[in-house]
Amino acid sequence: MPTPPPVLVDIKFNPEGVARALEKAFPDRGSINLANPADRGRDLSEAEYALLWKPDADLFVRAPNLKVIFSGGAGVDHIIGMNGLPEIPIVRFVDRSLTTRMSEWVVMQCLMHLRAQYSHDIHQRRRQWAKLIAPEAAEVTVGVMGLGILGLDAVAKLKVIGFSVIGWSRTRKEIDGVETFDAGALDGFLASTDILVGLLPLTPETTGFYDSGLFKKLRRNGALGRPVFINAGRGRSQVEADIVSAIRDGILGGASLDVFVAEPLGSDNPLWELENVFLTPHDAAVSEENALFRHVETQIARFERGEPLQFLVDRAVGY
Ligand code: NDP
Ligand code: OXD
Repeated sequence: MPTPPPVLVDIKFNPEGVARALEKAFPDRGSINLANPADRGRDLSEAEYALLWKPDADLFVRAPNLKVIFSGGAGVDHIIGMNGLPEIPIVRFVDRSLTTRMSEWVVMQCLMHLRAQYSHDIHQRRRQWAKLIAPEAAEVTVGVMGLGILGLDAVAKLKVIGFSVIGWSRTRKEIDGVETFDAGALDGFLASTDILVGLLPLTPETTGFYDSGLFKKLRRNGALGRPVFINAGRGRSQVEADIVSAIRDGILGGASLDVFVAEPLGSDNPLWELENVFLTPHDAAVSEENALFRHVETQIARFERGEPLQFLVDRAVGY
């Protein structure tokens, strides 16, 4: 049997980790790693499968014979708008380790706001013994936007902690013990929410979605006093100037952001200095390379056996 063509890999994160994991991945077919200078000039026309994260703009011209595209992450907005994107299946990354990491981040951020960790940090630095009486989690309603793979896991884990949890998604979901809302019921969802958690993909509908109009519809005078905004979906879903003014004007009592309109976040961005705002550098749920390559191997094997691919992107809705 001839050796099958190598998997084309164009991933713009953690090049050392990717190179290390590629040494063991795809043993039957090998790979072309565009982060590797020795591979950069190679002819890509033989490649049938491409694993991509923020690929080169001319990738589809150089690799015209692809059969399946794999996203290096759960989101696919980095591919969907690309020029020359072929009409072939796009598979996103769905994996236990990524889901678990995101829920850890979400639960941690909700707890940091619940327990006023920002104030505790300040007191510690000043060597002040200052007790703060926090509400119980059950007194606070967390509203999760996006009830997909990540949202559903976060909902389950927030409930274990004891938060009251509600959820919102384009199409309504049935979740035991959780009030859910569909896209048309946005205002009712926001009016019941003390901590808003954004786990939405970036699409035309969700671009610029978290703005001052939305923040003003969140519940005021809940157990935390003022609502909190948490976003780990995509930065371009948020209007950052509106977050800044909402925090400064007291419309929001705090925020946690893992994603930003422009990444890395510029050192002069006012978000860095806001009170009760926690920022993380888009590392809420990184893709672990070994798990990512295993997932691609599994999907290629399914595809070649004639079985349906899993975790397919619906291009009509953009995620
Ligand atoms: P899924 O596709 O599984 O879920 C997306 C959810 O968003 C679905 O519930 C969907 O509704 C809902 N949704 C999409 N568009 C709308 C809309 N216009 N109005 C209302 N609801 C909408 O995605 P995942 O849960 O796997 O991932 C979500 C996003 O998280 C990714 O796209 C990515 O941007 C981000 N992410 C961020 C990471 C980080 O480290 N910060 C890591 C991984 C992912 P419905 O159920 O009706 O389809
Ligand atoms: C993803 C991400 O989409 O890391 O997986 O942002």
